[in-house]
Amino acid sequence: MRVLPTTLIRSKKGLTTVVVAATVAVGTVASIGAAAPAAEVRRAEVSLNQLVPVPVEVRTAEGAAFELRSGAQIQVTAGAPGATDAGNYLSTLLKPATGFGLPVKSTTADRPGDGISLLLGGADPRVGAQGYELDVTRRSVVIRANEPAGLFSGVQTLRQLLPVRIESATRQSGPWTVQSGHILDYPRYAYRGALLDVARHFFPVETVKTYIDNVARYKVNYLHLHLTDDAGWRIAIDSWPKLATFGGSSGVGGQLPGHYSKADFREIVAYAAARGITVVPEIEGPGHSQAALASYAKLNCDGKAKELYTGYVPSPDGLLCVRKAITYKFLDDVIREIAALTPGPYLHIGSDEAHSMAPEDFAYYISKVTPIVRKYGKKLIGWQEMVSAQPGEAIGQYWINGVNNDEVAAAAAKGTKFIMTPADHAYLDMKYNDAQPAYPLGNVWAGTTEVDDAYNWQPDTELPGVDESAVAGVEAALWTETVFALEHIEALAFPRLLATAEIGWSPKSSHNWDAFAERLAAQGPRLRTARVNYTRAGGVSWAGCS
Ligand code: TNX
Repeated sequence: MRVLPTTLIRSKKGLTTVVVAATVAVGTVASIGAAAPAAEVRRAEVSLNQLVPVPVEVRTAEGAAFELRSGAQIQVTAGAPGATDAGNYLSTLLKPATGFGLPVKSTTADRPGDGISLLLGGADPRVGAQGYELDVTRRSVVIRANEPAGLFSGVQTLRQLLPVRIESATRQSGPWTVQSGHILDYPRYAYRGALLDVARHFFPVETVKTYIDNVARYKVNYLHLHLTDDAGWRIAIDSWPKLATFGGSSGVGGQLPGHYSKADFREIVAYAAARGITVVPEIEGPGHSQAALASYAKLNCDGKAKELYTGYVPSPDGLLCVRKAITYKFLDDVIREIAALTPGPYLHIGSDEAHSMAPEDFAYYISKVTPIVRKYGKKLIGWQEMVSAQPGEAIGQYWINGVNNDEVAAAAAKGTKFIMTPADHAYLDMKYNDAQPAYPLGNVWAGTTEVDDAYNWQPDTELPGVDESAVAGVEAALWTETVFALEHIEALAFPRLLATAEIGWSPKSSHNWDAFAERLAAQGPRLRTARVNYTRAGGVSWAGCS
């Protein structure tokens, strides 16, 4: 149990709101076990119609289910490393519960024999670069995609179609059935992100890996790491070492200090990639930068180092000195080193909430940082505040209504794309409700967010002027001012992350709360078996006991 301070934070309408002291309890996780009856003709335990996110097309077939047996192989397209990676991932996922050491074997056959096959090429063109087709018969499971990303998505689908106990970390008994039928599936948006704030409180590599494991289940394909903020700088930079060693030595409330070494960061990037996820690093500026200003006196306008910041709200003193040349030497060095660590295409520059900065200073900063990101070969993402200050090559990230709606709409009209993260739907750090005694974590400034609030919105109608053509994708954001441990991360993210994930993946025409709530309920036992500390949030008829 831990008591958080009463404090002031931002509100939905830009006003300030009082957050009452919150008592934080660490949730418990139960496990389940069930044995499937033996039968002559196997019937599957899980229906093809139970998936989250719901696929584009599902056809169930009459007749016997596929049964995965111990002698099976995972056959992958020869000469395609991406297919081998997806095969290895699947083999690793299936091993603990089945006890099967499913070998990954190359094949040149277009229609390999029995068992599981992950094939690159020849999928229906409608599935594009990220979709897949899945065919299940009594004898085989074939996942076909045009690109490795599609195979990774297909692997997650197959995983959800196996009995719940496949999620157990210990050996369970079969049969390991999959319902026969056909699925054709592809995402509505190419970008489906999950933001984890490791700056307010630092979380070790293992925690990040566990989060990666669990967001990957729902076809999230980007992990946005918020690496720097007022309260902490969390990544080693060789040319400015004190950023991490000093700037990372605290956190909100003075708690959970730490930073990633470059090796740690590479490990996270590789772990994510092996699950089909690309890391997007965020280096915040010009606001939210007190950790840097505390680490180096010369970054400050007056040449004096700031104190380390431990507050819960944005620091009023956390603004970079935008007219000083050293600021851009610093950014060039940091962005060069971060870009070199990042195989993915994107680098996020923050840019939110520099409210007290003169607009021309803010615009100057954005005009200086944009070419640096370009020079190091990355595409720029920034919070919505920067869209009118930069030349239109960037992706904006929308998070708050009423701050600069007209600028966002004008940028969209000129072709700027947006990742949609509306705080009142997609901020996983908001409390579920005010009354839930078992769940005291979280912020409330954007309103409480039950699962239906997380689900009932559309990226293309959220903001006038931002229509479907301007939407690059969606992201669920987990800010960690009130979060101290993996249990808290999971209790806030699950199940609401599934809502954002489904909005990002599934066709708009399939959007239906009742149908979603039913499929979501079926994820409860799966998450519980996987030892994910999800919240049995209201409005969903969760199966089984808590
Ligand atoms: C707003 S989202 C922020 C974050 C906070 C979050 C808390 C954004 C661009 N700024 O710095 O952590 O609210 O909910």
